[in-house]
Amino acid sequence: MRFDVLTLFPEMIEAYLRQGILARAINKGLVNIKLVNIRDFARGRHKTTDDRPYGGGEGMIMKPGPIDRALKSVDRVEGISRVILLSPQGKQFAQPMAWDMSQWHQVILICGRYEGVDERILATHIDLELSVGDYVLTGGELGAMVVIDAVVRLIPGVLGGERSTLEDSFEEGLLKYPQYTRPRTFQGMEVPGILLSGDHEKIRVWRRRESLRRTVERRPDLLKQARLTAEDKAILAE
Ligand code: 4H6
Repeated sequence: MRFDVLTLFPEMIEAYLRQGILARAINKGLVNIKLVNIRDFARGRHKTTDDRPYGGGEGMIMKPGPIDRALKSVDRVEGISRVILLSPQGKQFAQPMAWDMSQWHQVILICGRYEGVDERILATHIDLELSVGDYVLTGGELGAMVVIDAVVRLIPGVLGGERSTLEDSFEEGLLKYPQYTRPRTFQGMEVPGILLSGDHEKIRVWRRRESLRRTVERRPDLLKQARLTAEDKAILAE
């Protein structure tokens, strides 16, 4: 899989990609991530990438020319690459979309800055506008990193097989149960006894109950779409 990220701040994204699981995935060749500096496609002595909005108003808008030329510089796998703009106006990114995207061959992410991007870039190039949540950021870079991170960890081989991505919170539409490691006592607080019992069936049921409890308390909206078993429904009825 390949990502091409168009940004005015490639160093920001580079720093994140150099650490941890993403760095390992890139080094193993499981994903190829190219950063394209939009500034390299700006023209004139000042290499301007923004300008004042027609119609007046506060702030600046990203000029279409540099983004258009940056996009045309990207090696496209014809027909199977998709161009995404991170924006507060986008469809909200979530785990099912991360799974879909992990099957795509090439994703081109555009990170906007200033007050946004000239609408003609959306009209001519953008296949999908994505938002990582209902809040405003100073740029699309954090959103691009969120998408890359969530998708790359789903690519087979990236998580080293030491754990299943299917066990994650959200894969079954529920929140994660409480987790503990050593020491058994920490600042006077004990690990729940059942987790020390060695009774795997009891532990499984306890964890499921705690997942359901948390979801009901914190994210009842998730229950509508959760994949609930007969056992889950019995626990919820209780
Ligand atoms: C495109 C258009 C994504 C990109 C406008 C980007 C939040 C998200 C941006 C803007 C983003 C998200 C610039 C509009 C700053 C507001 C960059 N903010 N904005 N939720 N900002 O995914 O002003």
